[in-house]
Amino acid sequence: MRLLVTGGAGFIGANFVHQTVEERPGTDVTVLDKLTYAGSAGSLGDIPNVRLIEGDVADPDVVDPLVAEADVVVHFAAESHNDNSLLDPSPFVHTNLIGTFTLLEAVRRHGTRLHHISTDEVYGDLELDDPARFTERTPYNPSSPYSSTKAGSDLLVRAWVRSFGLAATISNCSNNYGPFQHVEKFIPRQITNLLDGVRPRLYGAGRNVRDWIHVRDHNRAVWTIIDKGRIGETYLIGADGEKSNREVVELILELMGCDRHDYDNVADRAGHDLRYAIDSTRLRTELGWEPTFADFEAGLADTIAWYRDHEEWWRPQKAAAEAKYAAAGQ
Ligand code: NAD
Ligand code: TDX
Repeated sequence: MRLLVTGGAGFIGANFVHQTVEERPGTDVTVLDKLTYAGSAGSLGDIPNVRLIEGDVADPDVVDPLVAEADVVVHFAAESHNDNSLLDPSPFVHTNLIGTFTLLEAVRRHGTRLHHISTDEVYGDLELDDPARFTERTPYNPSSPYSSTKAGSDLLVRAWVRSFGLAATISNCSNNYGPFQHVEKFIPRQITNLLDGVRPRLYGAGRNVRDWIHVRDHNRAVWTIIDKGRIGETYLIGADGEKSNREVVELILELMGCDRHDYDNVADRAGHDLRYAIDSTRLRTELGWEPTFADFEAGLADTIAWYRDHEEWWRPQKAAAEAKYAAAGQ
Protein backbone atom coordinates (compact mmCIF):
# COMPACT_ATOMS: atom_id res chain seq x y z
CA MET A 1 0.00 0.00 0.00
CA ARG A 2 1.22 3.53 -0.83
CA LEU A 3 0.31 5.82 2.07
CA LEU A 4 0.46 9.63 2.14
CA VAL A 5 0.54 11.08 5.67
CA THR A 6 0.08 14.86 5.93
CA GLY A 7 1.49 16.38 9.12
CA GLY A 8 3.55 13.23 9.69
CA ALA A 9 6.37 15.16 11.39
CA GLY A 10 4.02 16.35 14.17
CA PHE A 11 3.09 14.60 17.40
CA ILE A 12 0.31 12.19 16.39
CA GLY A 13 1.40 11.86 12.75
CA ALA A 14 4.97 10.86 13.68
CA ASN A 15 3.67 8.26 16.13
CA PHE A 16 1.36 7.01 13.34
CA VAL A 17 4.30 6.62 10.96
CA HIS A 18 6.39 4.76 13.58
CA GLN A 19 3.48 2.41 14.37
CA THR A 20 2.73 1.82 10.69
CA VAL A 21 6.31 0.90 9.85
CA GLU A 22 6.53 -1.40 12.91
CA GLU A 23 3.19 -3.12 12.45
CA ARG A 24 2.61 -3.03 8.68
CA PRO A 25 5.85 -3.86 6.94
CA GLY A 26 5.60 -3.37 3.19
CA THR A 27 3.69 -0.09 3.51
CA ASP A 28 5.32 2.61 1.42
CA VAL A 29 5.03 5.83 3.46
CA THR A 30 5.35 9.42 2.19
CA VAL A 31 5.06 12.27 4.68
CA LEU A 32 4.03 15.75 3.51
CA ASP A 33 4.84 18.30 6.21
CA LYS A 34 5.54 22.03 6.20
CA LEU A 35 7.90 21.58 9.18
CA THR A 36 6.39 24.51 11.06
CA TYR A 37 7.55 25.22 14.63
CA ALA A 38 5.44 22.12 15.56
CA GLY A 39 6.99 19.70 13.07
CA SER A 40 10.33 17.98 13.46
CA ALA A 41 12.13 15.78 10.96
CA GLY A 42 13.89 14.33 14.02
CA SER A 43 10.62 12.74 15.14
CA LEU A 44 10.88 10.43 12.13
CA GLY A 45 14.59 9.68 12.69
CA ASP A 46 15.96 7.33 10.05
CA ILE A 47 12.88 5.16 9.68
CA PRO A 48 13.49 3.02 6.59
CA ASN A 49 11.06 3.33 3.66
CA VAL A 50 9.73 6.74 4.74
CA ARG A 51 10.04 9.69 2.38
CA LEU A 52 9.67 13.18 3.91
CA ILE A 53 8.54 15.95 1.55
CA GLU A 54 8.70 19.46 2.99
CA GLY A 55 5.72 21.42 1.66
CA ASP A 56 2.40 23.10 2.37
CA VAL A 57 -0.82 21.09 2.27
CA ALA A 58 -2.51 24.25 0.97
CA ASP A 59 -0.27 24.29 -2.15
CA PRO A 60 -2.02 22.38 -4.98
CA ASP A 61 1.21 22.03 -6.98
CA VAL A 62 2.80 20.09 -4.13
CA VAL A 63 -0.29 18.15 -3.09
CA ASP A 64 -1.64 16.97 -6.45
CA PRO A 65 1.26 14.74 -7.59
CA LEU A 66 1.59 13.20 -4.11
CA VAL A 67 -2.11 12.34 -3.97
CA ALA A 68 -1.92 10.99 -7.54
CA GLU A 69 0.58 8.32 -6.51
CA ALA A 70 -1.08 7.32 -3.17
CA ASP A 71 -3.64 4.60 -2.43
CA VAL A 72 -4.65 6.11 0.92
CA VAL A 73 -4.21 9.61 2.40
CA VAL A 74 -4.33 10.22 6.17
CA HIS A 75 -4.71 13.94 6.91
CA PHE A 76 -3.14 14.98 10.23
CA ALA A 77 -1.65 18.33 9.11
CA ALA A 78 -3.10 21.22 11.09
CA GLU A 79 -2.33 24.14 13.31
CA SER A 80 -3.22 22.42 16.58
CA HIS A 81 -2.74 24.68 19.61
CA ASN A 82 -5.68 26.61 21.07
CA ASP A 83 -3.49 29.21 22.83
CA ASN A 84 -1.74 30.07 19.54
CA SER A 85 -5.08 30.41 17.78
CA LEU A 86 -6.03 33.12 20.29
CA LEU A 87 -2.83 35.06 19.53
CA ASP A 88 -3.05 34.77 15.71
CA PRO A 89 -5.86 32.84 13.99
CA SER A 90 -4.60 33.33 10.42
CA PRO A 91 -2.41 30.21 10.04
CA PHE A 92 -5.34 28.18 11.43
CA VAL A 93 -7.61 29.41 8.62
CA HIS A 94 -4.86 28.78 6.06
CA THR A 95 -3.86 25.25 7.06
CA ASN A 96 -7.01 23.83 8.62
CA LEU A 97 -9.48 25.24 6.08
CA ILE A 98 -7.58 26.04 2.85
CA GLY A 99 -5.23 23.09 3.40
CA THR A 100 -8.10 20.64 3.82
CA PHE A 101 -9.92 22.13 0.82
CA THR A 102 -6.77 21.76 -1.32
CA LEU A 103 -6.35 18.14 -0.28
CA LEU A 104 -10.03 17.36 -0.92
CA GLU A 105 -9.81 18.70 -4.44
CA ALA A 106 -6.76 16.53 -5.18
CA VAL A 107 -8.46 13.47 -3.66
CA ARG A 108 -11.54 14.21 -5.79
CA ARG A 109 -9.44 14.41 -8.99
CA HIS A 110 -7.65 11.12 -8.31
CA GLY A 111 -10.37 9.07 -6.54
CA THR A 112 -8.10 8.38 -3.55
CA ARG A 113 -9.28 6.98 -0.19
CA LEU A 114 -9.01 9.68 2.53
CA HIS A 115 -9.11 9.54 6.31
CA HIS A 116 -9.51 12.96 7.95
CA ILE A 117 -8.22 13.42 11.52
CA SER A 118 -10.20 15.73 13.76
CA THR A 119 -10.93 16.59 17.36
CA ASP A 120 -13.70 16.35 19.95
CA GLU A 121 -13.40 20.14 20.38
CA VAL A 122 -15.73 20.62 17.40
CA TYR A 123 -18.60 19.80 19.78
CA GLY A 124 -17.85 22.65 22.20
CA ASP A 125 -17.83 21.84 25.89
CA LEU A 126 -19.96 20.18 28.59
CA GLU A 127 -20.82 21.18 32.16
CA LEU A 128 -18.81 19.42 34.87
CA ASP A 129 -21.91 17.72 36.30
CA ASP A 130 -23.54 16.86 32.94
CA PRO A 131 -23.86 13.06 32.60
CA ALA A 132 -23.82 13.49 28.79
CA ARG A 133 -20.82 12.69 26.60
CA PHE A 134 -20.21 13.61 22.95
CA THR A 135 -21.52 11.18 20.32
CA GLU A 136 -21.46 11.25 16.51
CA ARG A 137 -24.87 12.96 16.69
CA THR A 138 -23.86 15.88 18.98
CA PRO A 139 -24.32 19.22 17.17
CA TYR A 140 -21.18 21.17 16.30
CA ASN A 141 -20.55 24.15 18.61
CA PRO A 142 -16.82 25.04 18.53
CA SER A 143 -15.42 27.74 20.84
CA SER A 144 -11.96 28.80 19.60
CA PRO A 145 -10.36 29.76 16.27
CA TYR A 146 -8.62 26.34 16.43
CA SER A 147 -11.75 24.29 17.02
CA SER A 148 -13.88 26.32 14.60
CA THR A 149 -11.41 25.81 11.76
CA LYS A 150 -11.29 22.07 12.56
CA ALA A 151 -15.11 22.03 12.56
CA GLY A 152 -15.08 23.76 9.17
CA SER A 153 -12.61 21.21 7.82
CA ASP A 154 -14.88 18.33 8.95
CA LEU A 155 -17.88 19.96 7.24
CA LEU A 156 -15.89 20.33 4.00
CA VAL A 157 -15.08 16.60 4.09
CA ARG A 158 -18.74 15.71 4.70
CA ALA A 159 -19.88 17.93 1.83
CA TRP A 160 -17.28 16.45 -0.56
CA VAL A 161 -18.48 12.94 0.35
CA ARG A 162 -22.10 13.82 -0.31
CA SER A 163 -21.65 16.07 -3.35
CA PHE A 164 -18.78 14.33 -5.13
CA GLY A 165 -18.89 10.76 -3.73
CA LEU A 166 -15.46 11.00 -2.09
CA ALA A 167 -14.29 7.80 -0.37
CA ALA A 168 -13.59 9.45 2.98
CA THR A 169 -13.99 8.79 6.69
CA ILE A 170 -13.58 11.16 9.66
CA SER A 171 -12.51 10.60 13.26
CA ASN A 172 -12.85 13.00 16.18
CA CYS A 173 -10.54 12.10 19.04
CA SER A 174 -10.09 13.36 22.59
CA ASN A 175 -6.85 14.75 24.13
CA ASN A 176 -3.77 12.68 23.27
CA TYR A 177 -0.63 12.16 25.34
CA GLY A 178 2.60 10.27 24.70
CA PRO A 179 6.06 10.69 23.12
CA PHE A 180 6.91 13.44 20.58
CA GLN A 181 4.24 15.91 21.82
CA HIS A 182 5.35 19.55 21.55
CA VAL A 183 6.27 21.15 24.89
CA GLU A 184 3.65 23.89 24.39
CA LYS A 185 0.96 21.31 25.26
CA PHE A 186 -0.24 20.76 28.84
CA ILE A 187 1.36 17.44 29.85
CA PRO A 188 4.80 17.86 28.20
CA ARG A 189 4.95 21.48 29.38
CA GLN A 190 4.58 20.44 33.02
CA ILE A 191 6.98 17.48 32.72
CA THR A 192 9.71 19.56 31.07
CA ASN A 193 9.15 22.44 33.53
CA LEU A 194 9.80 20.03 36.39
CA LEU A 195 12.88 18.62 34.65
CA ASP A 196 14.08 22.26 34.49
CA GLY A 197 13.25 22.86 38.17
CA VAL A 198 10.27 25.13 37.31
CA ARG A 199 6.84 24.80 38.98
CA PRO A 200 3.93 23.53 36.82
CA ARG A 201 1.39 26.12 35.63
CA LEU A 202 -2.32 25.46 35.95
CA TYR A 203 -4.77 27.72 34.10
CA GLY A 204 -7.38 29.16 36.48
CA ALA A 205 -8.44 26.78 39.24
CA GLY A 206 -7.63 23.66 37.16
CA ARG A 207 -11.22 22.35 37.31
CA ASN A 208 -11.39 21.88 33.52
CA VAL A 209 -11.72 18.25 32.48
CA ARG A 210 -10.04 16.59 29.51
CA ASP A 211 -10.62 12.97 28.32
CA TRP A 212 -7.10 11.55 27.90
CA ILE A 213 -6.10 8.82 25.45
CA HIS A 214 -2.64 7.45 24.70
CA VAL A 215 -1.50 8.39 21.19
CA ARG A 216 -0.90 4.72 20.27
CA ASP A 217 -4.55 3.89 21.03
CA HIS A 218 -5.67 6.83 18.85
CA ASN A 219 -3.52 5.61 15.97
CA ARG A 220 -4.69 1.99 16.32
CA ALA A 221 -8.24 3.34 16.02
CA VAL A 222 -7.28 5.26 12.86
CA TRP A 223 -6.01 2.07 11.24
CA THR A 224 -9.17 0.22 12.35
CA ILE A 225 -11.28 2.88 10.60
CA ILE A 226 -9.15 2.76 7.43
CA ASP A 227 -9.44 -1.04 7.38
CA LYS A 228 -13.07 -1.50 8.39
CA GLY A 229 -14.85 1.87 8.61
CA ARG A 230 -17.90 2.68 6.52
CA ILE A 231 -17.24 5.30 3.84
CA GLY A 232 -18.83 8.65 4.67
CA GLU A 233 -19.00 7.81 8.38
CA THR A 234 -17.67 9.70 11.41
CA TYR A 235 -16.21 7.79 14.39
CA LEU A 236 -15.47 9.24 17.83
CA ILE A 237 -12.28 7.97 19.47
CA GLY A 238 -11.91 8.05 23.25
CA ALA A 239 -10.67 5.86 26.09
CA ASP A 240 -12.86 6.91 29.07
CA GLY A 241 -9.96 8.94 30.48
CA GLU A 242 -11.71 11.96 32.04
CA LYS A 243 -9.47 13.82 34.52
CA SER A 244 -9.40 17.40 35.80
CA ASN A 245 -6.26 19.38 34.95
CA ARG A 246 -5.56 19.63 38.67
CA GLU A 247 -5.62 15.83 39.05
CA VAL A 248 -3.20 15.48 36.12
CA VAL A 249 -0.74 18.06 37.47
CA GLU A 250 -0.80 16.49 40.93
CA LEU A 251 -0.17 13.04 39.42
CA ILE A 252 2.78 14.34 37.36
CA LEU A 253 4.26 15.96 40.49
CA GLU A 254 3.89 12.72 42.48
CA LEU A 255 5.35 10.53 39.71
CA MET A 256 8.33 12.92 39.47
CA GLY A 257 8.98 12.72 43.23
CA CYS A 258 7.70 16.22 44.12
CA ASP A 259 5.11 17.53 46.55
CA ARG A 260 1.73 17.26 44.80
CA HIS A 261 0.80 20.84 45.77
CA ASP A 262 3.93 22.46 44.29
CA TYR A 263 2.30 24.19 41.31
CA ASP A 264 1.14 27.73 40.46
CA ASN A 265 -2.31 28.87 39.32
CA VAL A 266 -1.91 31.33 36.43
CA ALA A 267 -4.14 33.42 34.14
CA ASP A 268 -6.94 31.37 32.60
CA ARG A 269 -7.31 30.78 28.83
CA ALA A 270 -9.88 33.08 27.16
CA GLY A 271 -13.06 31.15 26.38
CA HIS A 272 -11.57 28.06 28.10
CA ASP A 273 -13.70 24.97 27.37
CA LEU A 274 -14.81 23.38 30.63
CA ARG A 275 -15.12 19.68 29.90
CA TYR A 276 -14.76 17.23 27.01
CA ALA A 277 -16.02 13.63 27.21
CA ILE A 278 -16.27 11.05 24.42
CA ASP A 279 -18.71 8.18 23.97
CA SER A 280 -16.84 5.83 21.60
CA THR A 281 -19.55 3.12 21.51
CA ARG A 282 -19.84 3.15 17.69
CA LEU A 283 -16.12 2.51 17.19
CA ARG A 284 -16.13 -0.25 19.82
CA THR A 285 -19.30 -2.09 18.80
CA GLU A 286 -19.20 -1.67 14.99
CA LEU A 287 -15.45 -1.97 14.43
CA GLY A 288 -14.29 -3.89 17.53
CA TRP A 289 -11.67 -1.34 18.71
CA GLU A 290 -10.69 -1.20 22.41
CA PRO A 291 -8.00 0.94 24.06
CA THR A 292 -4.95 -0.92 25.38
CA PHE A 293 -3.52 1.81 27.67
CA ALA A 294 -6.27 1.43 30.28
CA ASP A 295 -4.01 2.63 33.12
CA PHE A 296 -3.48 6.41 32.72
CA GLU A 297 -0.95 6.54 35.56
CA ALA A 298 1.24 3.90 33.87
CA GLY A 299 0.97 5.67 30.50
CA LEU A 300 1.90 8.95 32.14
CA ALA A 301 4.89 7.36 33.89
CA ASP A 302 6.12 6.02 30.50
CA THR A 303 5.66 9.51 28.99
CA ILE A 304 7.64 11.14 31.82
CA ALA A 305 10.43 8.59 31.25
CA TRP A 306 10.41 9.38 27.52
CA TYR A 307 10.89 13.15 28.12
CA ARG A 308 13.60 12.43 30.71
CA ASP A 309 15.44 10.31 28.13
CA HIS A 310 14.92 12.58 25.11
CA GLU A 311 16.01 16.06 26.19
CA GLU A 312 17.83 16.48 22.84
CA TRP A 313 14.40 16.21 21.13
CA TRP A 314 12.48 18.75 23.26
CA ARG A 315 15.16 21.21 24.39
CA PRO A 316 15.20 23.23 21.11
CA GLN A 317 11.43 23.99 21.51
CA LYS A 318 11.39 24.94 25.16
CA ALA A 319 12.62 28.56 25.36
CA ALA A 320 10.36 29.87 22.56
CA ALA A 321 7.29 28.09 24.00
CA GLU A 322 7.91 29.51 27.48
CA ALA A 323 8.57 33.02 26.12
CA LYS A 324 5.09 32.99 24.52
CA TYR A 325 3.50 31.89 27.79
CA ALA A 326 5.44 34.47 29.81
CA ALA A 327 4.16 37.27 27.56
CA ALA A 328 0.58 36.07 28.25
CA GLY A 329 1.12 35.83 32.03
CA GLN A 330 0.90 32.04 31.89
P1 NAD B 1 1.06 18.97 15.86
O1 NAD B 1 0.91 20.45 15.95
O2 NAD B 1 1.99 18.28 16.80
O3 NAD B 1 1.49 18.57 14.39
C1 NAD B 1 0.97 19.19 13.24
C2 NAD B 1 1.90 18.90 12.06
O4 NAD B 1 1.33 19.51 10.88
C3 NAD B 1 3.31 19.51 12.23
O5 NAD B 1 4.29 18.57 11.87
C4 NAD B 1 3.31 20.71 11.28
O6 NAD B 1 4.59 21.00 10.76
C5 NAD B 1 2.35 20.20 10.19
N1 NAD B 1 1.75 21.32 9.45
C6 NAD B 1 1.22 22.47 9.95
N2 NAD B 1 0.78 23.25 8.94
C7 NAD B 1 1.03 22.58 7.78
C8 NAD B 1 0.80 22.87 6.40
N3 NAD B 1 0.23 24.03 6.01
N4 NAD B 1 1.18 21.96 5.50
C9 NAD B 1 1.77 20.79 5.87
N5 NAD B 1 2.02 20.47 7.15
C10 NAD B 1 1.65 21.35 8.09
O7 NAD B 1 -0.43 18.40 16.00
P2 NAD B 1 -0.95 17.01 16.59
O8 NAD B 1 -1.25 17.18 18.01
O9 NAD B 1 -0.07 15.89 16.12
O10 NAD B 1 -2.35 16.92 15.83
C11 NAD B 1 -2.46 16.23 14.58
C12 NAD B 1 -3.90 16.21 14.15
O11 NAD B 1 -4.70 15.58 15.15
C13 NAD B 1 -4.52 17.61 13.97
O12 NAD B 1 -5.37 17.58 12.84
C14 NAD B 1 -5.31 17.83 15.25
O13 NAD B 1 -6.39 18.69 15.02
C15 NAD B 1 -5.77 16.42 15.55
N6 NAD B 1 -6.05 16.10 16.96
C16 NAD B 1 -5.11 16.34 17.92
C17 NAD B 1 -5.37 15.97 19.24
C18 NAD B 1 -4.35 16.17 20.33
O14 NAD B 1 -4.65 15.93 21.50
N7 NAD B 1 -3.12 16.59 20.04
C19 NAD B 1 -6.59 15.39 19.56
C20 NAD B 1 -7.53 15.17 18.55
C21 NAD B 1 -7.24 15.52 17.25
O1 TDX C 1 0.27 25.30 30.88
C1 TDX C 1 -0.89 24.91 30.72
N1 TDX C 1 -1.71 24.85 31.80
C2 TDX C 1 -3.01 24.42 31.72
O2 TDX C 1 -3.72 24.39 32.74
C3 TDX C 1 -1.40 24.48 29.43
C4 TDX C 1 -0.52 24.53 28.21
C5 TDX C 1 -2.70 24.04 29.36
N2 TDX C 1 -3.49 24.02 30.46
C6 TDX C 1 -4.87 23.47 30.36
C7 TDX C 1 -5.71 23.96 29.21
C8 TDX C 1 -6.59 22.75 28.91
O3 TDX C 1 -7.72 22.75 29.78
O4 TDX C 1 -4.71 22.06 30.14
C9 TDX C 1 -5.72 21.56 29.27
C10 TDX C 1 -5.05 20.92 28.04
O5 TDX C 1 -4.45 21.98 27.30
P1 TDX C 1 -3.77 21.73 25.87
O6 TDX C 1 -2.69 20.72 26.00
O7 TDX C 1 -3.45 23.06 25.30
O8 TDX C 1 -4.93 20.99 25.08
P2 TDX C 1 -6.44 21.39 24.64
O9 TDX C 1 -6.62 22.86 24.55
O10 TDX C 1 -7.38 20.60 25.51
O11 TDX C 1 -6.44 20.80 23.13
C11 TDX C 1 -5.81 19.53 22.85
O12 TDX C 1 -6.75 18.51 22.72
C12 TDX C 1 -7.60 18.54 21.60
C13 TDX C 1 -4.96 19.63 21.58
O13 TDX C 1 -4.01 20.69 21.70
C14 TDX C 1 -5.83 19.83 20.36
O14 TDX C 1 -5.04 19.83 19.19
C15 TDX C 1 -6.84 18.70 20.31
O15 TDX C 1 -7.74 18.91 19.26
